[in-house]
Amino acid sequence: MKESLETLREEIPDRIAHCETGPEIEHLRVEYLGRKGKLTLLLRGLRDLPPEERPQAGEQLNRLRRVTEEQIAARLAELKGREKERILSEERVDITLPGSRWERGRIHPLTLVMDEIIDVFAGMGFEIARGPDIEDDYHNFEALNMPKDHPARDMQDTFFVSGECLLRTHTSPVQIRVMESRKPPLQIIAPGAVYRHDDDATHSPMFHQVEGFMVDSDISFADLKGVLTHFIRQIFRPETKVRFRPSFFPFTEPSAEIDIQCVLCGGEGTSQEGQTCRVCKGSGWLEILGAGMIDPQVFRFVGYDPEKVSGFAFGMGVERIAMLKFGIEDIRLFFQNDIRFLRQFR
Ligand code: 2NM
Repeated sequence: MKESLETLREEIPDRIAHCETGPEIEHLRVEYLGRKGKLTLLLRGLRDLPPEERPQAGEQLNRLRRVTEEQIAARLAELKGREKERILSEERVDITLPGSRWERGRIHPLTLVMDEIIDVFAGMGFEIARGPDIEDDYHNFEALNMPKDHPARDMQDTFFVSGECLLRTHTSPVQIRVMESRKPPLQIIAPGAVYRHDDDATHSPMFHQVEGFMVDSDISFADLKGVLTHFIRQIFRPETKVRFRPSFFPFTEPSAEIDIQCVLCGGEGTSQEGQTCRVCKGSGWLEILGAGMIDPQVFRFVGYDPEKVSGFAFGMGVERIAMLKFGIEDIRLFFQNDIRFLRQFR
């Protein structure tokens, strides 16, 4: 017993001093003070000693245990302190460095242009109407003077959902629904997504339109010209020249397509180097709107008397206007969500 005590007294402080990590110390604590530890076993062995030797041996063993516990705690504190010093010196943070900035989101260029278009019409007193993307044949075609056998139905390659349901090919069905449920005077625009089976650099199977109309007792082609000329000069430059060209739509009569002077060559048709302008292909003009006086047949479908009311309607592609305004050559850029593209617009 005596020799064992002496051995432990000498080896324990030495062993503790050699510990370099928390787990090493814990391992040591178990080795000496655990349930089957060397010191614990000696303490348990006290009962085998003659009674007169027990008090002294007991006192010495208990002191060794206390001292060992204290030394372990002290070594642990020392190691923790050293680790803290190491972290403080090695993992120093320079609080004078500027922080990393939060990326601010941008508004999508199509939303930017759509909002601008809506603002101009709102400024002329137009209301905004919306309708379902999934339409029925009646509102998308029939009521717009395009019966089942009408050749104009081939002009639009329609996505059919099932039975009578289809993805709207224009936002005109919204105007039909407004006219069905309300009476003139009305001046309304219908912005939104439309769908056509088409996919190349200038056509996307999903794109956006703003269509609109004005109906009252005495609306003329002069009103159409005034409203749309004002619109164009708000969206493009105020001195932009416009051209109204005869055209055909099943739902308007007469119909027109409206051109503006080319945004790139200014109507010259050629670049400064004398090359054919790549935007207008040399014509000097760009088509940006379709319009016309609403066909009496459309009025009959919605229950208006074509003898008592008249009106004009128009439609435009938002992507096309955004491409011309920003000089974007491929419509697919709008839908790829490449951050390098999107962050250019404000
Ligand atoms: C266009 C061109 C011409 C149009 C007509 C109507 C309605 F429903 F009132 F008859 N809405 N939109 C229209 C007329 C659309 O887009 C090129």
